[in-house]
Amino acid sequence: MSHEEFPTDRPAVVTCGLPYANGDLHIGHLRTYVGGDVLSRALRTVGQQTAFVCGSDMHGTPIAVQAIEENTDPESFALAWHEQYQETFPQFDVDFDNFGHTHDDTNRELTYEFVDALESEGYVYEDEVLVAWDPADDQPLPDRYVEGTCPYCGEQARGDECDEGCGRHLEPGEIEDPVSAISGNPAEYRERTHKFFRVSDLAEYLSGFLDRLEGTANARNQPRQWIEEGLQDWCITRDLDWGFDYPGEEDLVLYVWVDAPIEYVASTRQYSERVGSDTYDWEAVWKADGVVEAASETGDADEGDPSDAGGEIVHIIGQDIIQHHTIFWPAMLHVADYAEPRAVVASGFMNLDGDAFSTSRNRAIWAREFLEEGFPPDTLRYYLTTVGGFQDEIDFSWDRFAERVNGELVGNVGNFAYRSLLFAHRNYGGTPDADLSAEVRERIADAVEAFQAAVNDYSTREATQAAVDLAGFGNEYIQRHEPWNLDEDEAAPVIRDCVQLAKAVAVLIAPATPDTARRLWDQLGEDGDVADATLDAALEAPPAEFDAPEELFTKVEDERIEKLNAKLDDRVETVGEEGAADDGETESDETDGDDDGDMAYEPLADERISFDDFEDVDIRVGHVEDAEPIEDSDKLVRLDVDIGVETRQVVAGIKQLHDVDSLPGTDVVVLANLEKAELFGYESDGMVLAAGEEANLLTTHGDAEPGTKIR
Ligand code: B3M
Ligand code: ZN
Repeated sequence: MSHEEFPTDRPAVVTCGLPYANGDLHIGHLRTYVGGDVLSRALRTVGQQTAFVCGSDMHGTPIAVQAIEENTDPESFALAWHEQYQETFPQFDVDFDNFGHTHDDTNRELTYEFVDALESEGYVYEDEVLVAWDPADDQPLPDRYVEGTCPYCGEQARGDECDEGCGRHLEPGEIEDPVSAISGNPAEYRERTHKFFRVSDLAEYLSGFLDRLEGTANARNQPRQWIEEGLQDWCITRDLDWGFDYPGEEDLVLYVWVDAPIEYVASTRQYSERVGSDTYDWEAVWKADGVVEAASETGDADEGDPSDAGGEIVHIIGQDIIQHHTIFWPAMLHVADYAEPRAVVASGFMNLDGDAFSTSRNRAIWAREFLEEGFPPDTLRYYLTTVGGFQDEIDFSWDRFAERVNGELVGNVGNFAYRSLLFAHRNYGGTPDADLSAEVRERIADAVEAFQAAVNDYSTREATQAAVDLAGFGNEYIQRHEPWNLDEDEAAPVIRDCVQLAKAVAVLIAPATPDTARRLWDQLGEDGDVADATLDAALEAPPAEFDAPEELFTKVEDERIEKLNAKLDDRVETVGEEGAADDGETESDETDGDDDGDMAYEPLADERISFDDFEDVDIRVGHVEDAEPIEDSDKLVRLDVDIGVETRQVVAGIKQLHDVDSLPGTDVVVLANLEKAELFGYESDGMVLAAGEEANLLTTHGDAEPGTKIR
């Protein structure tokens, strides 16, 4: 990378965190991908040669666990989702130059090259680790096969990450009170030999790297703290039979986080091989000896200075995977003699109406659903880009969506373009023959400068704002000059200015709303694709002739929003919530969706069970004797429930949903022969049944005695 302003004379690559190929995409996921797409387009607009790459993350337990649940093998399961993503992204104009996947040969070859380098440079050693094990099923429980308590913050955590608490990556053996995510069996820890990457030796290099790193502040601050606390070495193998085998080890595969980021390189290489290295040279971007030699010839850099090698690598990620991109990944690149990233741009989380997205509760707006509603993708792209800074936590609501579309796109940008082009077409058949005023020339130059500065700040929001503000100026300008009150000659220079402003808006807004910009470009009678236009085009004269324009945007009506809100509320309330009686689930905005959440109701089970099977389920009337919240948990309550024959301790995820003090004395319905589980250190011997997200506790209407069997 260089530390020069964009555009530099080195090629850039923009990558987006790889979605796990395991579930439908919702608009929360799209934040990162739209962000990456807007940034890569904006880089091209400032004249930076840029490739935009990504791929599906096919390995790891997020795929393996879910394939088991869906009764299929991980490879076909993940490939099916991969194909779906290949279709979905372009529908939002998220146009990757290459969208590969981690299970392909390019990634396999590069991954082994990296592992060889780690081995031969002496960074890999073996150590015994405690691996969670399901004693009943006699199987290892790596990562997401296990759930339990985060040792750092006490929140419920699954596998290798504390995704509801402190966000840390958890090493094998760290999770407390482990339980199998598959069988629910309490797990035990067993000693196994695994491979470790000696990351702790690279603390000094990584500190320097973080000092050089550009992008959002969160991507530097968190890892600095981790380094100060002392870096742990990183376990890079797993007991799993899905993934790339660790060379020479029959039972071990590489941890998914080793080969996943290498796909950034693999995907760039595939792109390069497709277009030819004369057009785009992946090695000049990624190899430490790539661009540095050329740079040293011109005296720009000391030969071999790895921090000045390669092209401009920019990673766009969710904030929950900062550690992987600012510690593990640069450490791997460094040892393997690859170039280091120039920037890591980490997005904040995104909520829906103030609460987390939850795929299992169908509390999400699905990508496909958004399109089926008929909204143009540009409206969502615009919302995601401008509703907050990239590292801010943002919220989506249909109301705010309508507000922004109607206020800014319809009311400002669309209105300005339409009125200017209509006036120009009607009165002059296109751009009037007049000089551009100094005022407007300067105003456009300022907008161009603001756009350029925003790109150098990795702020897609401000880059887009430069375009929107310019349209705002245009509206004010036309209002101020009232061309409708002037004769044709007097009005000509005003309209000439307005058409130029509209053209500049098209150039500057194209990264965020490419389809709209394309239409505006056509309306202006311009040739070619606005996506290929660079900043100079903003001040180049528009064509003398063009046709009557059409409105660029359609207003979103209030009734429409009411319906959309009702639809969302309705399905969130009515969906049967599998997690209601246990510790519920929330999710970050990276892809780990765990069901096909397209329907409002969970589908009815296909398979019928016999009455005998039902008889095996022992459901009883219970009487709550005592209820106390479990201190460290947000959701769990410990109950003593009299079920006639005995009193059971049951742990239920109902803390936020009920007045806990009012529970003693009430009757509930208990599944009595469920396997015991341990939650937050408390044994749960049974489950109280509840309906829906509100965990509406089931009860009886008559005076059935505790212990009465339900049939
Ligand atoms: N597949 C998704 C996540 O944890 C993961 C990203 C990989 S990026 C190299 O957000
Ligand atoms: Zn934690």
